[in-house]
Amino acid sequence: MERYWNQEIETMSREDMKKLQDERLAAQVKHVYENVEYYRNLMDEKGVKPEDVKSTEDLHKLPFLSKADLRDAYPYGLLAKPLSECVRIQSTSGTTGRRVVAFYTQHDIDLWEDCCARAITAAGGTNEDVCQVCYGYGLFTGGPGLNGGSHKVGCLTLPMSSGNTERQIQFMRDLGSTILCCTPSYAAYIGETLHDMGYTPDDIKLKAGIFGAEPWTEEMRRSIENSLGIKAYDIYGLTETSGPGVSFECSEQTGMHINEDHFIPEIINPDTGEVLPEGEVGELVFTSITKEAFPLLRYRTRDLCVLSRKKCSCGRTLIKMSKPMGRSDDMLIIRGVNVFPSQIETVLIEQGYTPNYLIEVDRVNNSDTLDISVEMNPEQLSDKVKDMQDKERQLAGAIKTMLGISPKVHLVSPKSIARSEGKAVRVIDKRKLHD
Ligand code: DLL
Repeated sequence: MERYWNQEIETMSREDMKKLQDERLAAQVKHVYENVEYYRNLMDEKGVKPEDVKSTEDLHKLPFLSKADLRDAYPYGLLAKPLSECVRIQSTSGTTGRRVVAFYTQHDIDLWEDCCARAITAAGGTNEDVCQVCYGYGLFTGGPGLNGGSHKVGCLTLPMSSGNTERQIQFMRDLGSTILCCTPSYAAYIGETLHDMGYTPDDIKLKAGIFGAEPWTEEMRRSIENSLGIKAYDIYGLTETSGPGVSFECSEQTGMHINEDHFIPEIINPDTGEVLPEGEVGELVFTSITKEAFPLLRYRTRDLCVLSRKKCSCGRTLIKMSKPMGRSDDMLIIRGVNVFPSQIETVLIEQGYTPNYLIEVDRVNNSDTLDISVEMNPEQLSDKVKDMQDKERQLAGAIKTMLGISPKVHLVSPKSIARSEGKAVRVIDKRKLHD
């Protein structure tokens, strides 16, 4: 039996949800226009007044907001409440040149934690569960968001943060953790460490994992599910929209339900800004209709995915988004061909290799090179050079079939590629260093 955290909202009829969205949207646009000079100027430039936006059909009249706007307005330019009413900030690491600082009132924190509680409940969590949160705590939204959701559900919450993997497993065993929350790459590492310590999934009580914050493939899902003996659920979100919990997976595992009572999604053509119909791949755009302090309207996420209103067996009526296929700014263009790291990951796991790999792109004599280092399982090791060369050739062939371009594959020994405790770094594009 599927459980809901907020059955009324999660199973609301489309008609009632639309009514709720229309009301909240109109009020939110007015709130932003009156309190955020930066966005008021954008609306004035476009000749849109708050009265022009009465329902979701009018959404397209509003200007987009992008990462560049966030940079321009940093740090307070998009704040819609006095600082005296804000109680928290969270932020991205800024390692990719984008630092986002998001502000929260107590009301915003409550709504955010509620969204995370929906995700934990959808993964089967109740007050009987022990929820081990190994997302980073601190400025990153992962730890605080899932921690808050776990409290709401009434789980016994283990605020572990990431790192010290053997200790994580010790706690998991000693306290009988049943739910694990972390990035999928860290979950894979925890699974590997569990086995290295001589344990099997029968030695732990985990039943579910709530994994997100980075792209991961279906193949990776199966690999983690096997190594930890759990069902693995996806969760999505971004700092700009509060953090994790914008959308979450249910038992059907065919996409993530978006919390539409808080976030209105649109899919646009990333080049033209044109709104695309349901079912087409494009850039995901969110309008947050309930946040007070940092309410972004028509925010371009850069994440590429598809929306679907297909009926879901879990009974939720909330629209679903597919797993993001990658960010439009993660996409590599190699010899003119669009390449997503997730395509390479799919082939590696299908071919029986580990999900530990590193993609290096460079430009030599005006031509792009693609080198992929892939870790082998111990049983794939061979001391015969020819065996190894055959394996590399075979894998390069499979990747070429997927991508249409030939990589150079380097099989490397087990445990030689650095593990990730947070978001994994899987691509080094040296071409950027030369430019
Ligand atoms: O990663 C929030 C989060 C924490 C989500 C914990 C889920 C779990 P940021 O650091 O701002 O926030 O990064 C947001 O990460 O635009 C996506 O590109 C990517 N991302 C997040 N969740 C997923 C997911 C958090 N489930 C950026 N699948 C987003 C694929 C994801 N990519």
